[in-house]
Amino acid sequence: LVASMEEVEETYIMIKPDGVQRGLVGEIISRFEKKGFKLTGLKLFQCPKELAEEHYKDLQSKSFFPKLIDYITSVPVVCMAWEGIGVVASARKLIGATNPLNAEPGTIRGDLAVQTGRNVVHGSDSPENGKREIALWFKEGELSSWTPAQQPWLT
Ligand code: FUP
Repeated sequence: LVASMEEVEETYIMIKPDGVQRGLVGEIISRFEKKGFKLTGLKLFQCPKELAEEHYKDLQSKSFFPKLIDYITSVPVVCMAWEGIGVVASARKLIGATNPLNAEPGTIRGDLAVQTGRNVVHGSDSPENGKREIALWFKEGELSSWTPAQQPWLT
């Protein structure tokens, strides 16, 4: 069965500073790989303040905004682009609720986090924001929508 092009989406997933510091990079990437999505962009990156502010611009008026920007820019994050059928909503399900205490066991935040301000991972909330955020965090040439090879890689 071949998916129609309409169903294939892209989303921006970011392992936040606490995820990197706690050594959860492999664990988090693994969950998206095992689900069946395709990794199309990946980098470790120290985020400048202006980029963090642009990414979270919808939260500018919130009291926690300055703390959020300090946190995201404190140490490197892992930026990822993932592609797949329904990947935007599906990734949000895998990630779980914003407040890890409300996130179901089995989700990334439900299994690995305890506080909203340290919830280990970000995922775009709409296909439009997926595109916007990937364009914001990646340069052209850093992304590759590769096709799985037909040849075996071990022989
Ligand atoms: P989410 O889409 O689940 O990442 O949640 P939001 O876009 O609502 O929030 C973005 C980030 O802001 C959260 F991941 C953590 C931070 N935040 C707080 O620190 N305090 C809050 O009360 C809400 C969000």
